[in-house]
Amino acid sequence: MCGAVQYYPYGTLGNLLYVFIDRANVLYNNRTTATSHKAQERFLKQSSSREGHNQRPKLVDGLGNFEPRDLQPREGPGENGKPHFLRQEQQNDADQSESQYGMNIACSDEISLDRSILDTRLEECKHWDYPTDLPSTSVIIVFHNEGWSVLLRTVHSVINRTPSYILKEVLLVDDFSDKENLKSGQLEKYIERFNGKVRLIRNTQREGLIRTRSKGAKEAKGEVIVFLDAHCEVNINWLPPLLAPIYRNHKTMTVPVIDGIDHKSWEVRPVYGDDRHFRGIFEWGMLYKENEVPMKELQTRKYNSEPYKSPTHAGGLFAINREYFLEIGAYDPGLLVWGGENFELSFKIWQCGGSIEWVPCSKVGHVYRSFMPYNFGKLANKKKGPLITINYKRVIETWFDEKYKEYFYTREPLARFLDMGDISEQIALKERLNCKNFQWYMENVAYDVFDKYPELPPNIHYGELRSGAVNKCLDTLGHGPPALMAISHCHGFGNNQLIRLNAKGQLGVGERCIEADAQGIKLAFCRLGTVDGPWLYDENTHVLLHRVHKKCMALHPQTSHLSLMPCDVNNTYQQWYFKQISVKYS
Ligand SMILES: [Mn+2]
Repeated sequence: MCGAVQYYPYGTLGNLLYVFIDRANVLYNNRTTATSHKAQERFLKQSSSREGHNQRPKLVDGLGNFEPRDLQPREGPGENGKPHFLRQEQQNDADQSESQYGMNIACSDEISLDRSILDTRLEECKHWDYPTDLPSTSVIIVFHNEGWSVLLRTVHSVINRTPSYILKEVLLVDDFSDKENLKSGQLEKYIERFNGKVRLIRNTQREGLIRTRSKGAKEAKGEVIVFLDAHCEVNINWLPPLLAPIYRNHKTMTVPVIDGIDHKSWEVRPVYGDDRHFRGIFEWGMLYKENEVPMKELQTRKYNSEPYKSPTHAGGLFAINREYFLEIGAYDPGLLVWGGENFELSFKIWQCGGSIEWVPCSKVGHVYRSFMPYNFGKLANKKKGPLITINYKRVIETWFDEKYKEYFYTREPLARFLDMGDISEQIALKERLNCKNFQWYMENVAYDVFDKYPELPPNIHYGELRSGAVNKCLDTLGHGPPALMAISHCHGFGNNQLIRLNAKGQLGVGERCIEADAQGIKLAFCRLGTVDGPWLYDENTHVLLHRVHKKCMALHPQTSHLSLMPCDVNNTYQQWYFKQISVKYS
């Protein structure tokens, strides 16, 4: 059943009493049962015909016009976003689903599909009136082998917490799942209860997330499309704040702020601190990062709950005008499966005349999985080399200026050897849309990237770092920082053995740095905002000098422990050789 509708009757505006009720309980009141949920919608819909697109959201004294009027308290497992713990004898099921799906489906199965959620919004968010003639919206949910209850809770939350006159449809797009309950017609049967509001289309072969989303966009009937992952729960009054900026300017893409849903207990928790705002940026290896919103941007707003501009976004959840999305070419069809598409869309939007705003009053819970529970199947065989890096290369070769491309290749030296395919269509699109260059984007939009990730000095060396004494290479062994570096068999593939020394003495591996202290040679977080380091490589003697400690990197002959020792240029255990790797992908 999709009962327990949480989008509720239109009641008296301006009753401050509601406001002071404990926010964690999400009980507004239930006094207004005389008017129905439909009545609130009817009222909003009627007022919609009188408005023009210059309407802005207005902060009001009472509850905002789209706020639910009488949310009923609910009792049961996981209600109000509380954690749910299984009984001891269910541990087997829990473990099994964890290893199959990367999340505890056994736990999810015990929680109502209509469960109530913890209202994590800023208090101020309850007091905005939004235009009532907001654009009709298709919510597009792409899935591949998602857990049944997880997928359907996503759907139920959207149906329950979205004004139905704005919600054109929920469009489920199956990327060729092979789990029995998802492909057997059971899902078609289930969604009949939504009377056409939920639609299902399927791929006839695996296409990957990126292409499947573009397909969903073409198929959708709403004026605006919202993409959600298939393991989400939308929060109270999530959609109107997301639509309002698009309604005013159809080239604005909006992004909800994400809460975490624990993949073991299904507890809903805010990811971010109370009233601090973050926005999406990147480092030069194209890893997605977040940064506290700079004062310069915060100051453009009057209220702390208002949307703010962001250079990019994490990728999973956003809203955009459908025709605009298609006009700018949707996603580059040459991007495969997953990865880099968030940057592609962001650079394209900003450089070609649009903008991206994050919307603090729109909250969506998202389950962070413990691992990717599926492989890329045949899709991965179509390309030689790491798919995600190939995607990044397409994106930066299309949107970066020459200077910025160098930063990427400095950080990911092997990307130069990858075959990114043909990008002439992307370049033509960039010309046709008369897009600005990347320099403009860096100066006007992503100006805070340099605060954390300054321009990269060139590499003096990169490759494997081989010991002069034994036939082994420096290796992180896949550990995260802080961890001791080690040596192991030289495998020639780079990855955890791909070491870079830059012109300012920084020794790096991936996005991390190699430093040293009394315990030994260590993998460390690079100091944000800096690109220099203590290392000096002597091309003649092959020692690696630590300029601060005035000692050299040394391998212990018996224990293989790596540490700093008084320099001895004749000791082969202190000699190191960079061997350039040029991976032959084709
Ligand atoms: Mn996800």
